[in-house]
Amino acid sequence: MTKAGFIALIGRPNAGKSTLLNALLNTQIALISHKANATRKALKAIIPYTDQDNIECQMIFLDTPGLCHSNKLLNRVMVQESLRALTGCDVAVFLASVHDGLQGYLEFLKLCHQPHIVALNKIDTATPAQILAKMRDYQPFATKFQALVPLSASKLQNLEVLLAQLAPLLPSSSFYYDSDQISDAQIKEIYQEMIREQIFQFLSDEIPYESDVLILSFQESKYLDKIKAQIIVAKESQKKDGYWQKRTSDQKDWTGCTA
Ligand SMILES: Nc1nc2c(ncn2[C@@H]2O[C@H](COP(=O)(O)OP(=O)(O)OP(=O)(O)O)[C@@H](O)[C@H]2O)c(=O)[nH]1
Ligand SMILES: [Mg+2]
Repeated sequence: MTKAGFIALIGRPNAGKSTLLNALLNTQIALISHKANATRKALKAIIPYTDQDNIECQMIFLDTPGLCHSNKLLNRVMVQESLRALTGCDVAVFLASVHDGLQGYLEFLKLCHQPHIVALNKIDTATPAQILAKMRDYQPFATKFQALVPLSASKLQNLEVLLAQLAPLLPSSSFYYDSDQISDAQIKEIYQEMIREQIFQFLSDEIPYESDVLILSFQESKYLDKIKAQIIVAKESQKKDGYWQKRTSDQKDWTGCTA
């Protein structure tokens, strides 16, 4: 017998969903940024796991855009993407920073009809007393969630505990993906996310939110992959050569980018 299921990572922008996805996978496929609303579409990571009864599991995690209130079309589309992931999943993980209030969780409860786990992230930045206090805040909802797991996605703390709590919630099923596959993302999408991550890191103002990346071609070789990409911006003024030269003159990673 095997088990397999889809697990949606849901939470406010900046909770650490993409960091958790990469940490579980032990490799970077998803864009991470200290700026909110970095993730735009649901990326999947396929994690193999053997549970305590020696049953082989395939956990398919979906990284989703952060849930937030906004009237902007792009944000509304991103929220739709998260809600789609939530309705289609077997189990949800509500991820919140250990420093966040419970407002986001109360909103999540209205939307989630699946079994779910609450994961309190960024415990590396909190004292044991702060962590305990936050866990106590969640106790009135203990009948709603299956488990409450404090963890640190970036410091890789307690990730095993999260997987152990998720395993019993997965349905018996054959695997959806080949055992050696780590993501359903196309290599092109991963390159696209890597370049978007640099845009989030090095450019401020509205550009990260008003741009997208088009991969025109890529050529893989043993030591060096050559990627030709175009950065698409919303306004003519964001396209000026001067803007990019000024902002990127000392970032050699940017060589070759056009806007
Ligand atoms: N200290 C600490 N920082 C973390 C941890 N996990 C994530 N972060 C940081 O939190 C910020 C947001 O992380 P992301 O993974 O991009 O958050 P996200 O939930 O995917 O955000 P959106 O895609 O905008 O919804 C980044 O600066 C991460 O480095 C953690 O366990 N500890
Ligand atoms: Mg993200």
